[in-house]
Amino acid sequence: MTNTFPQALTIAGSDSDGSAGMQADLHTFFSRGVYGASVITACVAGNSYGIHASVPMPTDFIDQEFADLADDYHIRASKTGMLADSELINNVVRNYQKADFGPLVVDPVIMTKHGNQLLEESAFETLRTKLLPLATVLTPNFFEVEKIAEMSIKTDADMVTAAHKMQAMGAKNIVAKGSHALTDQTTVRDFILLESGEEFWLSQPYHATDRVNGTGDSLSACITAEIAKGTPMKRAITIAKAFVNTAIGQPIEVGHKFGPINHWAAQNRDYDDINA
Ligand code: PXL
Repeated sequence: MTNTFPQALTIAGSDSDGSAGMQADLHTFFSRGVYGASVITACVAGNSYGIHASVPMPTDFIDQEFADLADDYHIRASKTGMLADSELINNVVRNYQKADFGPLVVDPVIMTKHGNQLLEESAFETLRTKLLPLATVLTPNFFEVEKIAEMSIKTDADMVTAAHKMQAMGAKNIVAKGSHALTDQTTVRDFILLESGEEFWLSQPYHATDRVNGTGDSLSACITAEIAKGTPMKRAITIAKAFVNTAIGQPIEVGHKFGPINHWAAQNRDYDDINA
């Protein structure tokens, strides 16, 4: 009976206000009925006004976190979040390759919505060449699509080209998040390119709220949780989009400025209507 309960891992930074990073990942794992373990890579001090300090964890400490989990837990799917710099990316890649922690969802955390850079510029190439090829799923936001694919996105066709470029770098499934600026401002459209070659757009209503901290973290964490439970890829991605959209659509009053999304609303939603 030991170790049969679905377990997922977040390899990410801690966000002190609980809205993003590994805290958002753990809220999401819990909401989707999956046990969450965490390898902490860095610590960020911040609140709903912004991020005010950040420190990376020592790499030998990260080695020990991986080793302890590998010795005991049955991790069925993993995700990465904030990895700060090249040394950390290389360390996480080495540890992940040594362990047997299931498919990897890579959320290429580069910049927060409010302009704090969480990955050094000098690490972009390490991200592209070392981490991306390990990704079962890559979930860049609009800004990260432009950075990783090294092109500006002005049209739907640009987004399609960028997704294929990122797949050619080795990531199997691409969830390229759109911008409401590319639509009529009432919807957000994401472009999905699956390993099978199937490609499609997923549309959700755009909610004009500043309570969107942790959106990208929760999307990638929800995909990870679904993979850990054995949900097929297309359905996992579609559920994750609905999860996050529901969490944005019913804001909670936490903090004064850029607050967290509402994981309870997403937890209580019924996903039976999703027929992907
Ligand atoms: O949402 C991106 C993100 C990821 N990881 C950490 C963060 C943030 C944004 O604030 O603090 C640790």
